[in-house]
Amino acid sequence: KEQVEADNLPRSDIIARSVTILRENDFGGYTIPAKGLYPYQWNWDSALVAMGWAMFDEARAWEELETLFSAQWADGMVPHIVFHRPCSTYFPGPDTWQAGSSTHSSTGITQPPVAAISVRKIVEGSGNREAALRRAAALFPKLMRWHRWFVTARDPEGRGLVATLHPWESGMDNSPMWDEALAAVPVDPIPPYVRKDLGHVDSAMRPKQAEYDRYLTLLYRFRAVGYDPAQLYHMSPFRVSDVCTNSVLYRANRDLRWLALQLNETEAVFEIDSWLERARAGFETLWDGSAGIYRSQNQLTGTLIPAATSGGFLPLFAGVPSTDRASVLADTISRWADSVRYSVPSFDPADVRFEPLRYWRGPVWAIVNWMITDGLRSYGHHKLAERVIRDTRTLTSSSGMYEYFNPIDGAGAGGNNFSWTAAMCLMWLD
Ligand code: 9YW
Repeated sequence: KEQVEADNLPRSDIIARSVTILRENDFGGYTIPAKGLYPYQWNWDSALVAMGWAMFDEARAWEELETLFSAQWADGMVPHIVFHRPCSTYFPGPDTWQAGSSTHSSTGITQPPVAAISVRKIVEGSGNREAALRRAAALFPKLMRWHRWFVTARDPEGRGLVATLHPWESGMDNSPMWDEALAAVPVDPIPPYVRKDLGHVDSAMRPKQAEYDRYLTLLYRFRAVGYDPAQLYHMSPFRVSDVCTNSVLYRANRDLRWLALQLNETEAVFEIDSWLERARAGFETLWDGSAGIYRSQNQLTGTLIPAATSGGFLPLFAGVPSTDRASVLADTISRWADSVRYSVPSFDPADVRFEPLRYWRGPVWAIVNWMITDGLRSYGHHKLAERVIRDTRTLTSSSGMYEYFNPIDGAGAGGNNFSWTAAMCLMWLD
């Protein structure tokens, strides 16, 4: 272990590398996730990357979030990708989506709502709290509208859990969590298309064709109804309660409540309290005590999804579980960590479907590790959190700031010089 530790880059090198990556991926007010592969502004990437920017350039961090919210839809939704400028290297782009607000072209779906979490982090870390709170106050009503959109458009039946209607919305596109639910989506006679991702990254590291056909079928069906949220919820052949999205939303609501208190927005506090209360009941239905993990649920069949993924640890980040349950989750994380070399794999390494190199079906992701370690620390599981941080530091030091990593041999995979990986490295230095 000492040898591995000795290989880690010194603090100043981590900072220099991370800062360079963010600066090089800065396209003017927004940061692209990675050159070549992802040329636009992604929603949860931006929010996570803003926290990284805040470590050395707070003004730029605010700008990142302000740019993201400039693309907010009239109904409150904040889209999963904003197409600020045309680019031919990504598919599906603006011509396929044909969506957006009056000012911005975008996709017609959303992503896990990290932004309020970033806002709180930036305010708390700011050297000038008053000025930071002014920036935060301008974002506050937009954040409220987005979170309200989640509750109304995505939980119209009051389950306490919001629905995710497309695997891309989950941010964990080809996770084994979605295998059965996605297989049930019929493939429509969609227009022929050429995947651009395979021009940048080895196909063994990316989702498969059968998955892409269904991703696009959903896109075209949503487009056909003009992305009308009221219709989408009822007509989508894919509708799940994603444990990651719901955990991020819960945590974001807690942080938004904190902000509402700072800003004396009393009515908003009551509204957020009602969302949190509803969600707590919802989470109860996702807990699997015998497996020691939270699961996602297929809303269309009512079944709890058997695949155990790292998303199932994120209620720790939300602050949802009791301390007893948090200990059970920590034990499950330790077990997974013991069976690979680098934690935390995105999928149960003991499952036959585990693939250490394929995207969300096994690899380690720095952003998930950041959320897990934040949660572990808040429950007092410091040793385990340190282990996960050490593993991520070793991976990024020895393999590079990759999109994701093989948990068995540590190889970097997907895109290199990846913005959110760099941002998380900065976050762990404080
Ligand atoms: C794609 C940008 C995005 C992330 C997602 C990740 C991937 C895009 O990249 O999706 O084309 O597959 O799954 O979480 O936001 O980094």
